[in-house]
Amino acid sequence: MSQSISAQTLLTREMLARRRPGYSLDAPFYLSDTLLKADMEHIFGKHWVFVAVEPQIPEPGDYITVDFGNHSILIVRDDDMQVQAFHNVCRHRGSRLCASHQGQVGNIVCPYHQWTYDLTGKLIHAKHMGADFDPTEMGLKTVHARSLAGLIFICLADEPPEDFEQMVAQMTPYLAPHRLDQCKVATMVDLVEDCNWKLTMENNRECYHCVTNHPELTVSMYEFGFGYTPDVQNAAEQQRFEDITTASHARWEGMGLPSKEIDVLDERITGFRTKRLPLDRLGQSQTMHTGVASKKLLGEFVDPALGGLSFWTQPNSWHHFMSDHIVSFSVLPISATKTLVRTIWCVHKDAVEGVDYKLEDLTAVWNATNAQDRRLVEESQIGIATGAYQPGPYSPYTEGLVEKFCNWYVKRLTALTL
Ligand code: 3BY
Ligand code: FES
Ligand code: FE
Repeated sequence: MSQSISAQTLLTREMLARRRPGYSLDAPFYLSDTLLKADMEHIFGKHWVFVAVEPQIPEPGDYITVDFGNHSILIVRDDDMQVQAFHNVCRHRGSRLCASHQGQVGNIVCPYHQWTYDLTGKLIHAKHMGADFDPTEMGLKTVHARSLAGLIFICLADEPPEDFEQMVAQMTPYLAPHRLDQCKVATMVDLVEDCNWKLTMENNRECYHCVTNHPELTVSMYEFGFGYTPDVQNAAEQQRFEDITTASHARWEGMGLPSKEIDVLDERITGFRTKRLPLDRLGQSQTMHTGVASKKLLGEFVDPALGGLSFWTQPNSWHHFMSDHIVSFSVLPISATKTLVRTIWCVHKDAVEGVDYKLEDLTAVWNATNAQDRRLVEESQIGIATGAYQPGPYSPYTEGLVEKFCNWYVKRLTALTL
């Protein structure tokens, strides 16, 4: 055991030392089981990981399970409406407690010998265990869980990074007006991509690939929002985008909607970035027609043209909050070369499917975009797995956020494996 831990640490250190700033990572970061173990232990094991939205568990007793690496986590709403998270593992002989991905329970009852836990994880019933048995020592193993305006993050570490609170303080004014707590899940789609999780994340952090690969997304999303080379032929279009952004920010901020960029992606342990970005044409929503997908606007909104408030978190999520719906993405490693990408679309809880919104209309852009991105990252994985791959340079103009993702990753892994 100790031998394999030191082999893992040695390989991790060696690979980290080889990282050339401004370049993509070396092949083993995308291929090696050993490095995936390091990612699971240090990145997914010690940071705040986005796993769910509160509308997935609206009522007491509602639960979901989230699996990543070799973890299975049970996320439950308790009778006091608090979000609780536990390892989905019985304290008797280790049976998985909940096999389905979602459901409703009064108490958590192990299917094996019926040890019964309440919704706070306390063991409240265990037959035949004798007089010496102390149930207070046999509660479920808890996992730290925090909600940021309805976005549920968990941390597997005993002592989670404290700067999560700074993110909560800075992000709540941006996110809260969209009232995710008053939403329902319209639909959720899981994709299993044949690639390392970092390729999925890097791909998300740039729009260099958008114009040629995402015809549906670029109907509403300005490519310029993700960086551009100054002084090229399309200077007029760039200026137009900057002018629209300045005017939109003034308008939105005047309505009490914070819009300006915050970027602490590679400065903090809990790194994140946000910006309210204008959307093209009608400017309302990431749909094929750029108008709202749901007629029932979120929260107190009356103006549908609020652009898209984007929120990106390290290591594993991004979100777009619009006037009519919220779309959230989580990226969870399954193995070194398999990754779950979960997309959740939320609309106002009173919006009626078929009347206020149509699922096809709501999901068209991101279902198409996700399918295109899946192909891009899987082709990258295949190329990287050949012997010919060597780290290549990032564009200083359009891949700055990919570089920040890698810098954050390298810094965090270095700090934790020293
Ligand atoms: O964050 C996003 O969702 C966008 C979409 C494509 C690239 N990325 C910057
Ligand atoms: Fe859960 Fe026995 S393993 S009750
Ligand atoms: Fe993409």
